[in-house]
Amino acid sequence: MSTNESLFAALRAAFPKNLDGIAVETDEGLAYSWRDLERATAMLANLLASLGLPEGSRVAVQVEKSVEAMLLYLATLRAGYMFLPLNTAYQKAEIEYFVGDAEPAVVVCTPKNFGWVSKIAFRAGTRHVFTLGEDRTGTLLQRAAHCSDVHDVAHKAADDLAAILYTSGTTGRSKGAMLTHGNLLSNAQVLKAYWGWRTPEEGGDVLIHALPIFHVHGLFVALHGALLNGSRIIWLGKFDPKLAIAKMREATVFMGVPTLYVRMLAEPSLTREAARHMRLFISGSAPLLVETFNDWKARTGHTILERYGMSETIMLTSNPYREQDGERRGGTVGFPLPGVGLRVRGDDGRDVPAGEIGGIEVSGPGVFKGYWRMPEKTQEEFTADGWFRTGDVGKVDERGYVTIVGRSKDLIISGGYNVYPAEIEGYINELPGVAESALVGVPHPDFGEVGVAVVTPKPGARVDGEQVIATLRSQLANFKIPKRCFVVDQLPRNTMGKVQKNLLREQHKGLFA
Ligand code: MLC
Ligand code: AMP
Repeated sequence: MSTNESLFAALRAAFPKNLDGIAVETDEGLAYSWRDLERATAMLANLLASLGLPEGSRVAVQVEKSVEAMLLYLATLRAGYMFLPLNTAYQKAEIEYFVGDAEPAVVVCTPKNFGWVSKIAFRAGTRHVFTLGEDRTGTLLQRAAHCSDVHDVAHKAADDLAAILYTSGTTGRSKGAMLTHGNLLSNAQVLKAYWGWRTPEEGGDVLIHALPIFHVHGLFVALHGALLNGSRIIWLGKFDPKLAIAKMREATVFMGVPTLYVRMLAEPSLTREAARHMRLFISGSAPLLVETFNDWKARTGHTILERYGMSETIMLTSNPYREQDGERRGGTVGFPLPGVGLRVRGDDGRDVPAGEIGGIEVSGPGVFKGYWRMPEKTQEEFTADGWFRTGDVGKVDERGYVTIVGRSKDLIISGGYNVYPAEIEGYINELPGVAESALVGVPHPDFGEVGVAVVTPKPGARVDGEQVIATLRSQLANFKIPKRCFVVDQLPRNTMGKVQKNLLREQHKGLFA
């Protein structure tokens, strides 16, 4: 039999020899040993295996962040199924879409959502719905408690699917990015070397895990980073700037979206002394302002390492970790990681000269297998010679540093979460009295960027901006709700009739300044 290329097998092989050491400690004072991780993932994997699920089954999970939720992810890999994480902010219509599209064999939700989530799941043909609370309650763990704690890791090839991550589509329909065991493992291995992770034998690292575990950053980059190095994790159920700063005295690595850095900078307890024990601060998922980069350096003495990636590709570029590879430059996302091909192309499809702006295209072992059940969409996003069009606009300077200057995709990144205007506009346009709408991203001191809606009423109709927001609140995840809604007579258009979002952005850019 060929070697097992399962991601779980590689993570498990990296556990320290002494399984009695602490692997994860929580902000509630709970501690999980490496043996606990081994046994619990075996029990959960045996539970999944006992359900007789077909090969390639999806396990969709919408639960609050907890160590057990992380164990469920690992157990899904271990059992050889596909993990489908869902943002806890998603509401009925959103869950209905994901479950209907992915047709998961298993759905796990919080106990309080069981009523409506199970209804959606059963309607979509899901046979098994379990619950998991953040306090270890629910049917999932009750059932797993009866399962054996010995389990042979399912055999997987590098090309087999490990996870589906939904990323919203430019047309408003979310697309499920299919990631393989090989995509995830190769990226984790590259980052292990590039960021100088230290195994326990090398003095060890300790990660502060402060991000949600339903997106690439918290689920893959942070978690795989620590596990592949046998590093201890300080697990924060929810990001709290004071607590994160306090934990720095026992930790060495922190990963966050820019909002987390902005919020920590607002705390007087953030000092050089508080950050003295830390080795590395990493930022990504959204642009880090040079101001934040500089302020962080001045306050802590540490230079944040900014990197760039996306759900479809995992990590693509990174500022250097080692001094001999160059300095970490604020405002840039560094160099393409080893194995990543990155080129910048103009509208004519040709490479632009160094320093000039164009569309970023990438290739490499992290690039996903395609969008779930959307072969045409997949094909559209790849060039004829097999490179993936990121939809990001940027440039590469003479020395090879990559800078992201914007996006060709109509996307707002708010506090590290993606908001696709087309989706929100679709909802607004359905509201009574609304003729049309445009959602634009404007600068925001906390979230980096937030959505602002501009709406026109139908002739003779009256539309109230506050009411629009209130209605959207009952339909959509909270981070997608526009922070303001303006009602105007008409939207600015160019001669082709296209809404000029740049004018709206310009008009409203000072709203939160
Ligand atoms: C919360 N709110 C937001 C928001 N998060 N509004 C806009 N954008 C956001 N990101 C609003 C809520 O709607 C609510 O408003 C209010 O803030 C309080 O909600 P909360 O849930 O209590 O907020 P908080 O816990 O403070 O969350 C903020 C946050 C969170 C920054 C901690 O957004 C977060 O964890 N972001 C990280 C996202 C992430 O992990 N991204 C990685 C993607 S991977 P109201 O009005 O209802 O009270 C990726 C690839 C890569 O992009 O390269 O990594
Ligand atoms: P997602 O689809 O959630 O994975 O988001 C991926 C997108 O986040 C990328 O296409 C970029 O637009 C953006 N992104 C990630 N990291 C950075 C960064 N460091 N700077 C700017 N944008 C980033």
